[in-house]
Amino acid sequence: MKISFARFATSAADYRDCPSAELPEFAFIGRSNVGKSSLLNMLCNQKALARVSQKPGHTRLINFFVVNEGWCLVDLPGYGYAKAPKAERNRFNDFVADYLEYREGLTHVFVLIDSRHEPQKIDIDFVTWLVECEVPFSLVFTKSDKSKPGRIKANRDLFLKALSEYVDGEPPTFITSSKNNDGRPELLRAIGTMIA
Ligand SMILES: Nc1nc2c(ncn2[C@@H]2O[C@H](COP(=O)(O)OP(=O)(O)OP(=O)(O)O)[C@@H](O)[C@H]2O)c(=O)[nH]1
Ligand SMILES: [Mg+2]
Repeated sequence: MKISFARFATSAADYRDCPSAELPEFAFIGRSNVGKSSLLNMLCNQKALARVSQKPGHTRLINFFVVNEGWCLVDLPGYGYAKAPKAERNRFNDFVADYLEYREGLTHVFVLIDSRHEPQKIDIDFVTWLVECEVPFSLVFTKSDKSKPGRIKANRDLFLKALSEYVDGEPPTFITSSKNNDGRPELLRAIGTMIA
């Protein structure tokens, strides 16, 4: 799979505002600041297609990007952004949950997890919920440039072990860095296979 062209399509502040789903969609979700927007830019080979920020909680809308005029990448707001006011937090969670549960055309969800950390309850809870909703997903361990490979694999294995207490089977996993393009070919190959 080669990305020859990618463009921002639209943003939605609510599930009801989403454009009609005409293309297969691949969504990025994960804790605030885990690197969702950066990964989208890395895949598309563009520096500023999706907005990246050092401050967590930056992406507050569902942002749709059309790739090769044939499929969509969707940048979702991060979960677990503690600084947002509670009412706003619940509203984000509701609309992202509606998107994940009901979106027609949603082909696959990539759940991003910071490869530097041991399993966090918020990520395990989120993935368990996705499994209950029967949404197909993979796990993407991000920021691999920040730790040694052994440490990253150990954290990944711990995550899979923790998850196995709640769900059957093992999801596909990827290890990525938006700094050095680690994992880019593997992710694009996986997307290509799912579209074919
Ligand atoms: N070293 C390194 N830094 C990264 C990587 N990916 C993202 N970052 C940095 O992490 C910070 C957050 O990145 P974003 O891509 O904005 O994260 P996000 O998940 O979209 O964040 P929200 O939209 O706030 O939920 C930025 O400072 C990025 O430069 C990576 O692979 N390696
Ligand atoms: Mg973002």
